Amino acid sequence: MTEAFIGLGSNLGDSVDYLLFARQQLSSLADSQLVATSRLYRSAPVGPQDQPDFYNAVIQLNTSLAPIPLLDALQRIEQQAGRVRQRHWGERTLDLDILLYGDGTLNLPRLQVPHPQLGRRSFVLQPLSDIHPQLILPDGTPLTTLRDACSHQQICYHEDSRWRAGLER
Ligand code: A4P
Ligand code: MG
Repeated sequence: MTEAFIGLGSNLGDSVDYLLFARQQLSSLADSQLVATSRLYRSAPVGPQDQPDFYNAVIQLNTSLAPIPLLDALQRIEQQAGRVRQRHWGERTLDLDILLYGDGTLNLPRLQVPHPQLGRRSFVLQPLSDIHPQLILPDGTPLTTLRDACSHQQICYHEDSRWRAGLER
């Protein structure tokens, strides 16, 4: 089993509903176990500014799926959530990114791991550190160093009772 961290994002429609749907799908993913769920956060979009705020969270899976089958599974869940690919860094009902896959480093046309933007985004680093504050990235950088360097980026904890109900799992 490999410890994988999945970034969840949404800024179209009922975003919390889409994130709940994603968590439910991830909890029943083949050859995988959902181990931990971060809190939910809201932040202004990184990229084009003429789009709604994003809701983000991170989920930890233990999985025996290889990276590409895992990406295929995530993209199927995005499609089930009505994901339409529009502009780069643009609006979406559901975005599922592989942030980390164990200590693995991959640089394939379809898949780069760690996620190339991971170290620059509070909306990923903060929920990741909810789950695993002691995490060390594959290049040896402590997660806390990256999180603290991005702490000027404003993100808000978003309280939602339906989301919180899953945090005890
Ligand atoms: N791909 C490569 N590496 C990965 C990976 N580690 N995980 C490929 C998942 N996919 C990966 O992605 C395009 C392609 O990236 C996929 O087909 C896959 O083969 P996409 O989801 O269609 O998104 P995109 O917008 O074209 O680019 P990208 O780089 O995936 O966007 P991001 O990095 O996901 O950023 N602001 C806030 N506040 N919160 C957000 O969540 N998200 C984005 C999107 C922009 N601004 C945001 C947020
Ligand atoms: Mg993506």
